[in-house]
Amino acid sequence: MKKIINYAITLLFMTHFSSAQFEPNYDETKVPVFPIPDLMTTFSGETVSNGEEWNTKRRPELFNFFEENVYGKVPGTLDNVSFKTVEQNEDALNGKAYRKQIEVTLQKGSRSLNYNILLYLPKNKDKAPLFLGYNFFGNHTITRDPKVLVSQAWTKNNEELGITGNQATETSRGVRTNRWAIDKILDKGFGLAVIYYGEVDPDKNDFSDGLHALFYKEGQKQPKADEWGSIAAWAFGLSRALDFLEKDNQVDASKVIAFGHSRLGKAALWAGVMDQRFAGVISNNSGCGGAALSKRKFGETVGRINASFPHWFCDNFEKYNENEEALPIDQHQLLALIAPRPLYVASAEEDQWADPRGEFLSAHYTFPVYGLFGKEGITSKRMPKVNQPIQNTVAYHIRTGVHDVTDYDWEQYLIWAQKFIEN
Ligand code: GTR
Repeated sequence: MKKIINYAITLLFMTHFSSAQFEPNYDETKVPVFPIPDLMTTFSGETVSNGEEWNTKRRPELFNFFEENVYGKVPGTLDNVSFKTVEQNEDALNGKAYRKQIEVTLQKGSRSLNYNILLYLPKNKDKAPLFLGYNFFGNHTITRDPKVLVSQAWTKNNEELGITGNQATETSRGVRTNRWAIDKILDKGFGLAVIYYGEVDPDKNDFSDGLHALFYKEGQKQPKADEWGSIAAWAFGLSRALDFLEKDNQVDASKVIAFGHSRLGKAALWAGVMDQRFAGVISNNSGCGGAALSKRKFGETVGRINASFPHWFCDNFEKYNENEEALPIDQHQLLALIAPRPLYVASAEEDQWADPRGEFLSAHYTFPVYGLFGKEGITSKRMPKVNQPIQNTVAYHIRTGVHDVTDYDWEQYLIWAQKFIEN
């Protein structure tokens, strides 16, 4: 199975690139030897030895580097953010949950953008902790609940899911229930809030629409080299949803976990870094530009991701295409910017494209920063066996199977969230 998937990915890339340099590496013995950029020494060579120095010296300079050279800066501030509850019900999901659908409106000058939050809350809690994350094909795909609104926004076609003409319809209702363990989440006393990511910024290499266009100066057609790509725009969308959750008195907004899978895991990580109101972050199979170390060049690489998805990162990140050696940082330093808040990194055994070992090592290398705050990271460099999670404030698991979100993943997230977020 692994071979077939890797072969399929290789074929996909051969149609995009003819050069042999783009052949992905899946051989651990061919991983380059490189120095792991030090977390505890500033760019000017000063050693960081306590939480305060981390917060005032090292964290800001690392954050600035990622902002200007990887994900891109938010180019301004909004004039207004407003929320409208467009639908709600006290007896959703067979009486198990409260359901709310909220339209968020972002305004900048004469322009505005709307997107919808679908919120389920458990009935057995006055104020629920919750998971907030994006879905790939629309809020109506995560549940069979007939009352969930079908997005009118541009959607990627997907024959298997019944999406054609870039428009979601009733046909795709409930097609992604497998990725969202709603019953389990509610049963454990957590809420779930989801957003269709295409409403915030359509996932295509076109900067004419979505959040980017809202901020353009006259005549501007695309963000500047150090300004945001789509990942940062999606992250920003999560923060504005958190603005709403802070106003909802049925939500414990001090316990909102940013969750995301794959590209949306990259967005969840960046949201957790940009916005320290998030109580914790879960990165599910986020891979290159997410949790995985870039300098290992295992599976997807910086050059490859920028070629396939030129709109995800800021243009400055292209300096590191086939040039990861020149990066003064690596992704463990992104993860460390979440400290001291709980962080869960998860991989899948057959998801070699996302480099499970690189994801694990990246989580591991954050431990000195968590240690500065008296929190337990992952001190052992030995990767755990499949389906044997390590759950400290920093948690990691690699499960059997492919690139996906499964019930197994959610079961682990819930055990960990009960321990490190709820209490
Ligand atoms: C892949 C991409 C990965 C990951 C994935 C996904 O094509 O190369 O970085 O983001 O898509 O989002 O499913």
